Amino acid sequence: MTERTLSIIKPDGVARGVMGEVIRRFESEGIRIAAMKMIHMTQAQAEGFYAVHKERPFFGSLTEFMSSGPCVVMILEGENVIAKNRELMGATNFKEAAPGTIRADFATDIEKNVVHGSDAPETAAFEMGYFFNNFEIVG
Ligand code: YYY
Ligand code: MG
Repeated sequence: MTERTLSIIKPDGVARGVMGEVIRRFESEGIRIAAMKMIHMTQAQAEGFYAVHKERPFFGSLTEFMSSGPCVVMILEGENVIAKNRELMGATNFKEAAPGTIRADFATDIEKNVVHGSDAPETAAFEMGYFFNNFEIVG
């Protein structure tokens, strides 16, 4: 089934110059980029995005990090792209991420793990709507 998911190249990924490499991996898997822009979130905007984690001990640090510099936000489209993107990303903790995944190759910390990807259709719908309106999604 063709579906869509939200991907973010986090501030560490942008700062360390791996935007192109991350996008190349998506394109080489046949994933279509249906929307893309750079943004620099305020901490309040990051808190809204990660509201599901607001009770977690890492929430303050995570939202501070996510607002520390520019991110690239994208809508990816393709067959089973929600799960496929999660596979390409690797596990949250880069130390547990499978070899060859984005996080295994580029993450430096459990928090600074280069990429975000929606984990289910419901979260994808919320997350895409958080950053994009209909006029920004092409094709
Ligand atoms: O979806 P994913 O990004 O793989 O992990 P989540 O469990 O949704 O956590 C979101 C985000 O929070 C994670 O990418 C890094 C950070 N984080 C953390 O700093 N420390 C943890 N113990 C768990 C998650
Ligand atoms: Mg998550």
